[in-house]
Amino acid sequence: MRKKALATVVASLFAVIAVSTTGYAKTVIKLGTSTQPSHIYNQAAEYFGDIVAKESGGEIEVQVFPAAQLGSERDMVEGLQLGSLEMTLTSTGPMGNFIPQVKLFNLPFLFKDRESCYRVLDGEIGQSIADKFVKVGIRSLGWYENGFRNITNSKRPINAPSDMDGLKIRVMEDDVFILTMKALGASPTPMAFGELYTALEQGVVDAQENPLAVIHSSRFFEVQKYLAMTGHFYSPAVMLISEITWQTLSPEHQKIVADAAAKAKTYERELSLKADQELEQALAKEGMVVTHPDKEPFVKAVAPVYTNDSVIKAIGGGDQEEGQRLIDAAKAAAM
Ligand code: EAX
Repeated sequence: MRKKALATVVASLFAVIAVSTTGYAKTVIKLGTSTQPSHIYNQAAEYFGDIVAKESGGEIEVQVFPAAQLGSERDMVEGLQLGSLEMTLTSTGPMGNFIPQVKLFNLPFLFKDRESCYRVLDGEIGQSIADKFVKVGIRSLGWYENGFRNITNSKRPINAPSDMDGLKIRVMEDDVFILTMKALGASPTPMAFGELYTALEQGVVDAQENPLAVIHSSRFFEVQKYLAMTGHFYSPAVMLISEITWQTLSPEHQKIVADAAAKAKTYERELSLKADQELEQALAKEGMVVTHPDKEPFVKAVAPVYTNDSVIKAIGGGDQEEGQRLIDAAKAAAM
């Protein structure tokens, strides 16, 4: 015990020396993601960190931890709430469990293109939902992009909803994704992203769905033969900071972090678009058999998700009418 106490005293002395020689204690921000180092989240996170370090004159250091080193997306959001983790760049997949209104963005085929996504996310609807995050201890620094999600599987080419029958497909942990895949005739399994590659490799699940940037950076082409360009969900991402961390920052540092996140958002969205333009060909070169199903039959098949009372109520934060209003407003803005 005496040795441990001594070690603590020595460590504290070093910390004091560090502060006295530099005049300030450097702020270290750990930023976790669930995706592989080469994925666009991590490119954007490094870009964000470089801006923050430069603009703060080295007073703030951002350390990026990819590949779910700091836990699943859900674990990392909980870490922000506790203050044990400072930042994460995450998909909205698990966010509906923290802020039910986020389920609005999980609705299938809500958005037809990026312009309609950004009109909603960067407009009044996206802002009103982001503003709700603070009450659960997390603060949004901007809606980033995971992207339009496509289906991969190891069994068969997908050209119509009937090809989804009985397919064991992994989904993110939210009831909207489960309902959508059931409406298509598949058998959904909610699972954290970090477990997915092994589950596909071992045949625990036959299929998964993700944007091309995730499919490619996670090397799913090694364990999935077929890629169907369904674009069935547009998955936003969100840059989050712990409210506990945020409140420890000076107004000057808060502005540096917020401005850097805004710049990194634009950069990350550009990377996501570029990925969609280039990676279908790259995945075909890796041996994937790519299909381009007619989306209309899929849109019709998932229509019941939009009339599911529990989904509408959740999107309205417990209020059915508010949920329907938000869905109608998002549809109108996305036109
Ligand atoms: O955020 O869980 C998922 O499929 C997400 O798309 C992935 O973690 C990237």
